[in-house]
Amino acid sequence: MDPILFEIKNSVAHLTLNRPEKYNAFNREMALLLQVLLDNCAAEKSVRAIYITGNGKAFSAGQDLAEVTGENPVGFEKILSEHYNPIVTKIRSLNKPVVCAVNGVAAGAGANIALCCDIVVASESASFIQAFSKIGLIPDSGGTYFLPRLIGFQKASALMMLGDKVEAIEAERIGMIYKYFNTDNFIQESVAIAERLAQMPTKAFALTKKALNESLQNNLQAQLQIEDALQYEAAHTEDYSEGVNAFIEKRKPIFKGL
Ligand code: LHQ
Repeated sequence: MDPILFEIKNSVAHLTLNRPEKYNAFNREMALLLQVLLDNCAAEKSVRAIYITGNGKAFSAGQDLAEVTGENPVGFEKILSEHYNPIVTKIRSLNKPVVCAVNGVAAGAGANIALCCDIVVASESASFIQAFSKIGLIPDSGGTYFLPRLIGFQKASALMMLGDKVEAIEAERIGMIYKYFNTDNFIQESVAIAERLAQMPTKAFALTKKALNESLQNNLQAQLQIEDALQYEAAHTEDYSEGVNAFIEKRKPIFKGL
């Protein structure tokens, strides 16, 4: 069984974590495959947006704990440097928008990989757990970077130490995720977001991602300069010409991501 299902539909690459009986826990095979698929999505011109979700009850329970405890455990030294750090780096630097549709529980590295995506939505039945403290680890996969910036230092600190479960409705309320959807509409609504993005000026999104990435550590003056440089690039895209012309001509723009 492929650990990740891959399909391109309506200009959206669908990546479905596919170890449902293990709650889509990450083993080495799945972590390495995700990196290859993210690279392919970046390179493939027909892909304009990426949609990541999980198969079955869970989004992902984080690291497959059987893999770090069995007969031939994957060394700790490899797990961050070869699995999670490259995944988070690839998602943040990917030149296309990444929607994470959290279909069920997201724990440990599973939660933090979800939270580094550009737009995170969840099913009403989903939940988020900083499960690391329960097994004596520290939050990884960018969690200590993104979570305090998303929900504030105090809440992040408490969730990381206590390991409390945050239900989707609360995750939306505190700004951890963009939105939650009723379980019945979740797939339809979340895919619609990715398909909508795929019809928009995706080159500008790549530049928006760059600006947002920089904003996480810049002061205002440095950030204004970044906006200046990136806006110059955006203003020289075909999509910008199309957007302005369509507005003047009172018609719907056709963006190509160029
Ligand atoms: C699993 C897992 C799992 C294997 C559920 N592995 N099978 C970095 C550095 C180095 C090493 C370690 O990791 C990391 C990064 C990390 O991600 S650390 C955090 C690792 N993740 C966890 O500690 C979460 C462990 N899982 C849970 O706490 C629960 O399973 C949650 C809260 C996710 C779901 O609870 P339930 O809904 O009660 O489901 P369950 O516990 O019954 O799990 C369902 C099945 O999935 C079960 O299999 P079984 O054959 O018994 O039905 C679990 O064994 C399996 N599973 N998580 N991480």
